[in-house]
This record gives sequence, structure tokens and C-alpha cells, in this order.
Amino acid sequence: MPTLQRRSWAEPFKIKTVEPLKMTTRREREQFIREAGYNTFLLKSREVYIDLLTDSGTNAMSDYQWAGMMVGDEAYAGSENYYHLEQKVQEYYGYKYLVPTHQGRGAENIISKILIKPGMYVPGNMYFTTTRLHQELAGGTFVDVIVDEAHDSQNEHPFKGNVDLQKFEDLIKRVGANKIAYITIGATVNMAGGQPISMQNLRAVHSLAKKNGIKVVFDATRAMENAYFIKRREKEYEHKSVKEILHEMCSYSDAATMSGKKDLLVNIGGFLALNDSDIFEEARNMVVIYEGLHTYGGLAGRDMEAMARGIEEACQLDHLQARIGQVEYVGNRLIELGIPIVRPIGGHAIFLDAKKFYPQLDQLKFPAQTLAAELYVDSGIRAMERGIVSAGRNKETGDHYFPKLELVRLTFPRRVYTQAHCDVTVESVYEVWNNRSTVNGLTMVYEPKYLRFFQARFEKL
Ligand code: PM9
Repeated sequence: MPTLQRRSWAEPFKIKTVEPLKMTTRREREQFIREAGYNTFLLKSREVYIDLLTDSGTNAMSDYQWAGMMVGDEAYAGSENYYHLEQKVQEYYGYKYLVPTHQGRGAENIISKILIKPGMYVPGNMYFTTTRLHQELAGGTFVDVIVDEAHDSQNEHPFKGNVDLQKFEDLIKRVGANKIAYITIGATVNMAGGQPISMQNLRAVHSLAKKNGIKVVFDATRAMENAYFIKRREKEYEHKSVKEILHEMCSYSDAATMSGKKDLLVNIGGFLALNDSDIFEEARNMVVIYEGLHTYGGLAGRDMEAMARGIEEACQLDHLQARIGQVEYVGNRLIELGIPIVRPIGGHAIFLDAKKFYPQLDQLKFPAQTLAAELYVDSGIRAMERGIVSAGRNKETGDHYFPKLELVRLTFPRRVYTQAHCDVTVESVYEVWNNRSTVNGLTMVYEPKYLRFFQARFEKL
């Protein structure tokens, strides 16, 4: 009798509703990507086969969440669903006050406007596109204080999201604590490859910040995924629940911005959560200008209900195990095939190292943008550039930023694709890898002013 080498795990759900996928030919895809200016954001969804553009708002909701949609209380003021959401945020994240927003950047806008005065600095563990832009629009300057290992795609550090405390301290000495609006802490760190921050580091950052009277603003967008990594990689948390870990993580911050479209298994929604009553009063006042009344913040009652229920489901260990396990499955298969990806494998996505795919292209030939377009033409799989195009330009000098990481992100929506979709993806990446020497890169022919990666257009060189 042969013995099994391993016992498999499977998704902790079965599928009740399906959405047909659209198939296209290679010739059609060549035309579609040309018409889209070689920017996968400009493709129509109907032109895409497997959509790995983002895990944002692309999740499959459960029957429990859909049932919640039917009990949406659509009162303009004081919706029942707001109070349910408030209660879940308090219970799981531990913040006292809640301001709902239509999505994450709504919360970023409000906290940036309240806490940043022109000329101030905002350190953070690597930039995120929308977060940094709101900081800059409020007059702040972002300073990267993440550990050096985060900028090296092959470094196997288990917590590449950690803050380099020396860099943070040096900034405090250089500009003075009163010039630092707050420190923003992402968990997991998206642009580094979905890499977690450790609890030990969070605690130390909080203590250094408090010693200097600096606030900590947490980007909790994928904090539950980060909590899962802490449970797996930080010995003393092995036996703690994800909920307990999440609670402790948040206790090392003063406020959190949240895009519910990721961790929380919904298609729209976000919030700002706070502990300080004065800042809450200001945020609650400001939300009525930009989002909507403070008890709906740009969301329908049903959306808030789906998010409240999503909080409960997203924090379950078996969900996180399957979600991150799927990403690991794809990553490990790619590693076996010798394909260069960011190591260790992150929480929400596999990041292909475009510099290693195309050493013949300098960064101004947009290797990652090129790779995303090649992958689309091969199989109809849509990925996202996370390199020089996403990094944008320095607001003072107008020069391109040249990030060390030039990546293509294969992002996995939660509870959406099967293992067979994963296999098709791996095979297509392998095909593109095998054809890597024939590629010449792109030139940018249209560049919008803000967040250029969404709408920039390119032509083939
Ligand atoms: N992240 C993503 O695909 C959405 C599109 S790219 C701008 O990864 C973090 C860590 C995010 C994030 C969005 C936001 C903004 C804040 N922090 O998209 O406004 O990954 O809900 O959230 C995207 P919203």
C-alpha cells in the first residue's frame, strides 16, 4: 500500500452561486491590451479570464453576509447597522470610536487632514499609494522607515514589515518630534509583498512613539492576515486566537484606517477607528463634508451590515488558513519552477520580480508594466504593476521614484478562485517566464497627475 506524503486541507466552504468566466483568444487579447494602453486597469472586466488585479472589493460574500444585506436599515440617520458595526469594531479591534467611510482612502483623507499640518513629516513602514498621496495633499512628507530587508525581494526575514527603530529615531532627532504628525503602520505591508510586522516590533514602535509624544496610526486593512502570521511565526503567540492577537496589535496604536474591501470580505466599505475623543469629534464632523452623515459615511446600511458580519468571519482561523494557504500554494509551485518571486510568500498575493524576468529592460522601460501585459496576452489573467509606475514622482523635484522593487502582483480575491484556477495561473506565468528574452518593454505616452498607475497609457517599444 502506498503511503500518503501529506494530508491536504480544503476550503472551509462550498460554492452556492457561480458567475461564468469569459474566454477570449490570444488575438483578441492583443487588441484589448493595445486599446487599454498596456495598462491592466484600463481593461474591461469582460476581457479578463482570471482576475488577479486586486483583492480589494472582489471577495465572495457568504450566505450569512448576504442575509445581512436584507436587514439593511436605510434610515438617513442612526441606522441599526451602524451600531452593529460599531459594536463589532469595538469587540474585535478594540477602538472606542467609529467613523464609517466609503472605503479606506476616505478614512485616510480625514485623518491626514486632521493630524498633518503643512511642513510636517509622516514616517511609515513603506509607502502605500493612496495613503502617501493623502499625506502629501495635506502638506506632509512621507519618510520610509521600514527595515532594509523589505526592499530585497529574496531576503527571507519572517517580518519584513518591521519598522527599523533606528531610522525612526534618526528622523525624530533630525526634524524634532513636534514636526512628526504621526507614524503610520501598515499590517501587512502591501508594497513589500504582503509582508507582516511582528508584535515585538509593534510594541517597540509604540513605546518609542509614546516616549516622544508621537501618535501611531495603524493601517488595519489586512491586519487579520498579519495576525495570522504572528500566530504562525512568533512563538509566544502560537496558542493565542487571531482575535486576541488582533486586539493586542491595535492596542499599540491611537487610531486605525481601514479598507473593509480586503480583510473584511465585502465589496465596498471602510472606516476610521479612534480612541481619542477630541479627534473623534473632529473626524465625525469632517466625515459629513466628504463622505456622508457620521452614521453611514458613504455606505448603505446593508453595506455596513455585511462588513459587521464580515469581521466575524474574517477572524476565523480556518478562513485565514485557507486564504493564505491558497497564496502559498501558488507561490510554492512557482518557486519549484524556478520563477523569481518575493520571498517569503506574503498574505494576499504573489509578487513576481520583474527585474529578474527582464534584466534587459532598464526601469524606464517599465519591466513590471510590461510583464503584466505579457501575462494578460498569454492567458487573459489580469495582474497589477507594483513598481516604478505605482511609485510615481517626487512631489518636490518631479522626478520619478525608482523603487528597488519592480513587481507584478498576482492578487487573490478571498473565496473566489479554485485550485484549478491557481494551476492555470502558474502555467501561464511559466510560459511568460520561458519567453522572457523576446520582450522589449514599453514607453509611457500619457501620465495623469495623481496615482498615475490607474490611468497611465503605454505603447510597445
Ligand atoms: N489597496 C490594492 O489593490 C486597492 C487599489 S490600489 C490603490 O491593494 C492599503 C494597505 C491598501 C489599500 C488599497 C488602501 C486604500 C489603503 N491601505 O482602496 O481606498 O492596500 O479601500 O483602500 C488596493 P481603498
